Amino acid sequence: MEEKKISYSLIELSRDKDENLQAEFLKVNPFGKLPVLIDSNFPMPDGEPLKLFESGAILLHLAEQYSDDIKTIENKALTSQWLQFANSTLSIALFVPSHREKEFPRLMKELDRQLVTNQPLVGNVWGAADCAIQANLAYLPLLFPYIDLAPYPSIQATIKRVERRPAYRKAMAKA
Ligand SMILES: N[C@@H](CCC(=O)N[C@@H](CS)C(=O)NCC(=O)O)C(=O)O
Repeated sequence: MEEKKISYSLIELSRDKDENLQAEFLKVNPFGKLPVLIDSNFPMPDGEPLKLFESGAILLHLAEQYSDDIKTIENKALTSQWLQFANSTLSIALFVPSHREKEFPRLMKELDRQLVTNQPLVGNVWGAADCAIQANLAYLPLLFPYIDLAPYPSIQATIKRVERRPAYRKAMAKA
């Protein structure tokens, strides 16, 4: 939302205080996971605002409704592909220890090759697909500073670039 200048108000919840497991939040995401989006521009048939969980679904909704990034069916399909890759295939390889040994090198090697040109993953502008992939990658040095990323120079460069993006800095300062 910072990237695309979409106006929003941020409600912060403390996981330490289990605020994501309280009844009021469970009405938005019954699974108690963050993030969620409440979008009153899109009321449901019962008059309640649209409530969305899963960051991939949130990114796709924002890209489709609040940006001009996705102009073709092909680019919508490719954006969906990258969002699902980021949030299932890649995030499991990065963050689930039992998968890291087997999956991490294979996925990182190919991702490194794909990121070498520094072009948007879909279309011509930095968008939802880049956001999902780069957000996952940028967690690596924060959560696992001991992992050696030297074999993946394009990924290292991508992480450095996203860390310099004003929207990323602003969003992470709020996190
Ligand atoms: N696939 C989900 C992952 C959601 C998720 O695991 N969120 C974590 C924070 S990053 C969470 O809410 N954890 C709190 C908990 O499990 O109690 C997404 O992309 O939105």
